[in-house]
Amino acid sequence: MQAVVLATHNNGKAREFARLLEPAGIQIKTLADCGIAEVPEETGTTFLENARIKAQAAMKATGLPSLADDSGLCVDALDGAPGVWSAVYGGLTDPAEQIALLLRQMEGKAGRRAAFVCQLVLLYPDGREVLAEGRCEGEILPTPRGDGGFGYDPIFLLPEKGLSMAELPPEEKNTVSHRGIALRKLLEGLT
Ligand code: ITT
Repeated sequence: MQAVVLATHNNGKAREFARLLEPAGIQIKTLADCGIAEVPEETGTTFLENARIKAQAAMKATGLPSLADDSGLCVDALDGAPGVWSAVYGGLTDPAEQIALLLRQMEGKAGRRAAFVCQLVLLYPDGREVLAEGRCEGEILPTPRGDGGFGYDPIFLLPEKGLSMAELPPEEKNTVSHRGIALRKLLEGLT
């Protein structure tokens, strides 16, 4: 396959993609490599709509196949919030502040079940589209743990491992994460 543009401005996501795509022999270009600074407005109300918006914007700007990820943390006790709005939860963009807000919202709630969700869209210049999604089940921890990963990883417990997502070594996060699951499905669909 020719080069693929990673349609993300999130360095945490880009690092995780690189770990899986490079061994698969896929050449990755970041938006920065292509000199693209614009951030498309995510006007969708679903992960799929927003992933499409990002893939379309990157492809329009580069003419290359473009891979976009829209993802987020869905907490049962918060009726699925922050969900599609995870990156801008409560109008906040700093992960530590987002985590503090989420933990405040969880005070007094009984259940702590949550899931990370990832929707991928790979869009080709001929209009062909390959979709894949991934989901990772877990629980919200009462306090942050670990400093790996990004975003909400420090408060996401993987019950079978007894570790937060941020306590996993980077190569292990991809084996269990919503993004790793979605990307492996996507790659299987390409062969
Ligand atoms: P791009 O749109 O440029 O890709 P973004 O961070 O704005 O970057 P999203 O709109 O998809 O991406 O929002 C995803 C948010 O969900 C992200 O900013 C984190 O807050 C959270 N998130 C997604 N995947 C995560 C992960 O693996 N670990 C922790 N938090 C994650």
